[in-house]
Amino acid sequence: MKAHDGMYIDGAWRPAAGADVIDVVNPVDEQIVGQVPAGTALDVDNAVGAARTALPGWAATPPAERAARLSALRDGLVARAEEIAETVTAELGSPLKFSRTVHVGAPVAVAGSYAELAAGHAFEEKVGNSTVLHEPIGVVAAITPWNYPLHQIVAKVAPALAAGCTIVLKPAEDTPLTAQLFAEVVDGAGIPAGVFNLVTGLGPVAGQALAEHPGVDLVSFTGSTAVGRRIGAVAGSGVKKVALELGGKSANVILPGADLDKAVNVGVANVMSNSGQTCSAWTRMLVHRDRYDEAVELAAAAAAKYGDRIGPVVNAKQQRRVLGYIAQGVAEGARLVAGGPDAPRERGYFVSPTVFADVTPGMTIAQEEIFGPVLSILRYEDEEDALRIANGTVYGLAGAVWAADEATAVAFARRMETGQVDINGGRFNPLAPFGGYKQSGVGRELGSHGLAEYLQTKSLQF
Ligand code: TXE
Repeated sequence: MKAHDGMYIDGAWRPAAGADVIDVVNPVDEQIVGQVPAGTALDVDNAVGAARTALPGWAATPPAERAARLSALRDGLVARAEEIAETVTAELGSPLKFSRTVHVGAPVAVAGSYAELAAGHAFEEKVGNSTVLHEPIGVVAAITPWNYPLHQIVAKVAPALAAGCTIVLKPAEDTPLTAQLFAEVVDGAGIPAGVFNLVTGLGPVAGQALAEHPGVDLVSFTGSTAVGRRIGAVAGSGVKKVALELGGKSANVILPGADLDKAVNVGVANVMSNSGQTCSAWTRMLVHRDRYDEAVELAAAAAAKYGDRIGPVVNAKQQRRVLGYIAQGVAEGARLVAGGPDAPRERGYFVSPTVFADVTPGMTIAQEEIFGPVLSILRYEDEEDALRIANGTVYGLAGAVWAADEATAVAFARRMETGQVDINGGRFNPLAPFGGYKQSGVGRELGSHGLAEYLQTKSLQF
């Protein structure tokens, strides 16, 4: 795969400050597909400096012009869609078709939505005898994970650009090639030098330096809860704004009277897609005791159909972690009905699509984020019991409710402690706010709520 040996800073590829590199590995065959520089605090400092210098000009650029650049960015992603999909597949291991439709399709929709939102947003409003100005918050540090390499970048960079902020991106070390391609697309979209900057590198080195940098006004992070806590503390001590999108353990609640076949099959597909590496995945399926056995049978059959087609997990560490959780599920007495604790292949970081029945709410696999193709099916007695189980984790990112009619499902969804709920299936909406209740995070991404994260308000009294 094509890779740059420098950092994209101030509108050009510049030599990295240090000599260390990161190998990018294809999780399907464990072959090295590219190498990128491992950034240091010096690279971060250069990038933040460029972003600060570019800030006044970009902040003063009329929203319509920012919208035009976002449109060009969207078109650039479309023009290079195939190359991006192939790159995501090479470094994440996802099937090419999934890379095309989801890994590229979703961010294209998000970039397009921000071109429209930037053009139409009221950056000024009248409130009584005041004018309220919504101004860019400043220099944004975007720290992104590997699970949706392009989407996670666009979900931060597009609203930041729309708001008039400048950006330093530190992408995940597992998927930096997609980030480099994104920088090329930015370069071709007529976005002024210094507005967007890319520093590849390791989390505890480049990521930490970026989160701590005094020239950064907002840290927008998506990743593990452990690192999110650290970033929250670092940003708090520097009085920076912080947006955190962390883990989840979302419930898929199938109420009596729902179309069981559909709810189970869509539920299994939701967990297995992207090999379970989705923070909003419905990893806990809640089924009424009267239909429990039927649901387990349907889910086991659905999971068995997937085989290796879902692709591997991202790296050896993640594979060990997921297989460890599966072994723990068995040890704690859950009943394995599909998949299991052994890696199905000698090479590649594969995990079999796995389904556990007889999972009780206190088990580790019902409480902790596994981030692999593992579904837990839990039994409930009545609606109140289902609600207690659904709300009974530290997380609250997403979820689903299935019922015979929408009103019943919506009434249940209103009582769920979670940031997003799909009703009888739902469909991706790039304008719908996405983010966590409880320990799933702080702030929202996507749509106008996502844009608001990158703005601060000033009021003028007359
Ligand atoms: O995440 P990390 P990892 C969860 C999921 C997964 C687990 C571990 O449960 O199994 O996290 O994944 C950067 N200062 N999610 O280890 O380490 C890092 O370089 C600043 C959920 O890959 O949190 C990368 O760019 N930055 C999730 C980003 O943080 C640091 C998506 C995420 O990596 C840093 C991914 C530091 N000290 C994992 N340490 C979701 N919410 O979607 C690391 N980073």
